[in-house]
Amino acid sequence: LTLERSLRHALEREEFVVHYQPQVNIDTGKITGMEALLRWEHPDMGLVAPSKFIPLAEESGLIIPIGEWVLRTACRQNKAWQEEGLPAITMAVNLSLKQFRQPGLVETVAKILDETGLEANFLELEITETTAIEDLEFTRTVLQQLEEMGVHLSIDDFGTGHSSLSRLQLLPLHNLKIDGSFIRDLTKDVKVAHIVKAIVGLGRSLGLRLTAEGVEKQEELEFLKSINCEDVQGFLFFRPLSAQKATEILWDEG
Ligand code: G
Ligand code: G
Ligand code: MN
Ligand code: NA
Repeated sequence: LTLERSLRHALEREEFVVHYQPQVNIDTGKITGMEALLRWEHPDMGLVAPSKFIPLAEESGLIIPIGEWVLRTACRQNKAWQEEGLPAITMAVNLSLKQFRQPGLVETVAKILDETGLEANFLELEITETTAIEDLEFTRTVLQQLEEMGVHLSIDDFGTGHSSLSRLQLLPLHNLKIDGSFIRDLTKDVKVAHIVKAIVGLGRSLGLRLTAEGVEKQEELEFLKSINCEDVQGFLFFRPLSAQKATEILWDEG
């Protein structure tokens, strides 16, 4: 209960920060995007992980204003990088089930792009596989509106939600993110390696970009390269970084 009470005041007290985790193209080694990851700097508890407070934010409905703040902060940051003259990259923002289902989501996204001046194609919205397939018709309607606006759409945690690409291909998607649990077992279990290879092959033949999450080892990277996975995100390259660190990293690239 106390946690919920402080969560209620966290926005106005400016206790949230967004960290950014780079996504790297395997062939070029260049950063192609960043994923925005919310952090809560609690005055007494210190940095609280999303797994501790996102479920609470979902139940209480606070995820709606918090999510809007994340989206605005991330879009503004990406626009600022472009204005500094850094190479243009995509900003990926997570949307929870409740956020995806909120009435007026499409209008909110349009408003924030307009406010921040970021072009739509530099924003990528991530929904989980579970969110996507819960009501495929609804998902398709919303994603089509976002797609018409030019926003990129990504399926997060792919492989964990018991869906199939034959169903997901009904959606206007740009990117599939292979869940980190597969990457963790990639070099330990040959069956997992076969599954990842099949996901990458099928995904790419459907015209999707493939991002492997949770890449921690060189061996995993080598395998992903050998099967033509495009992008990787993981501790092998970068942990989620503060805005300042992320900016430094982008300058180092250029
Ligand atoms: O960064 P970390 O691994 O602790 O994130 C844990 C989970 O929290 C991930 O599943 C991630 O998708 C989710 N998450 C992080 N930031 C946000 C956010 O801004 N909005 C939503 N809805 N989920 C987020
Ligand atoms: O569910 P989602 O994919 O949005 O969650 C991303 C989360 O994964 C982030 O909270 C980030 O901290 C975490 N993460 C990113 N790279 C790695 C990694 O290489 N290993 C592990 N264990 N977690 C990672
Ligand atoms: Mn994500
Ligand atoms: Na994920």
